[in-house]
Amino acid sequence: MKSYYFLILTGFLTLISFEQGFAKNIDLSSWSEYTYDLSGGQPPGKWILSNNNSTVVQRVNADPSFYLNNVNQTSYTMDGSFQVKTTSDNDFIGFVFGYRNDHQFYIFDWRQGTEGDSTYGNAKEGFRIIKINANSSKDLDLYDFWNSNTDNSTILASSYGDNKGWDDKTIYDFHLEFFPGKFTIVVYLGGTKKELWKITVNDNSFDSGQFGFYNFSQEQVEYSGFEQTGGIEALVSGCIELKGEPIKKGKAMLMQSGEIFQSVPLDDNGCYQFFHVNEEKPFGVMIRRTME
Ligand SMILES: [Ca+2]
Repeated sequence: MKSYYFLILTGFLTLISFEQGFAKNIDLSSWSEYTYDLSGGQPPGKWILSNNNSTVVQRVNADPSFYLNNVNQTSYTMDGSFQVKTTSDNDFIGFVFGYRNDHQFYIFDWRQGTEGDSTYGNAKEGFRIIKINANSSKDLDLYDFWNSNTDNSTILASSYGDNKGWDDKTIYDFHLEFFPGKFTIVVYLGGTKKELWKITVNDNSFDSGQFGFYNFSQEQVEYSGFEQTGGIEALVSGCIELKGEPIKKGKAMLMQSGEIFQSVPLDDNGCYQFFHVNEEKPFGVMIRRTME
């Protein structure tokens, strides 16, 4: 009998390595668009699929706009190409990841040119990593995405300067490695290994979440040929409230006989996620609220 089980295990591992060796372009038709409606802002984005759903273009000079993959996951890498297919405008293009909801996530953004605004602050030419962490999307405004560096919008890393902006009608390759507590981004000149920016950030605010395409006040941004490697989806998740308010201070514990006991802190929405569980066995989740 032992050899019988061993054969099944071998077949399973072979299947996994086969799939990883032949990553396919992601079908973007299951992704969904979202644009803020911020005070003093611009119209919603308009995302148009093409090329067998492996390419999407956002056509509008819009408020901050996303195209999200609807997968809450961690421990993956993502690769693909992006470009601005017009000579018009000089604004933000990029990606979001660790996206928990519309007020808690990371942004990688990239500007073509420096531009100051009397209301929305100064936006510099170059690259940034931003953490958006607000109590609600109602607390966000255009300043959080344009200038950033506010209570709701923290610049975790940046690289500014003349000649650091993107060029019109030029393809760039994007690489993200997203793991709990740590992520790395590399931007290459398209089709080459010439690194334009490489940054590793250690931050454990959002150790899982959705991935998405992002732009702000820039039209005709194309994202194409994306591939994912790895990825672990949350298997058990939930949120807890006390008198209608999220319990922010505390932890969730998942208990399952024969499995490793797991414990995670509650996030700012009183939510928790577990990425490992044996679906064939009963389990329990216990919430422990801690006091200030
Ligand atoms: Ca614009």
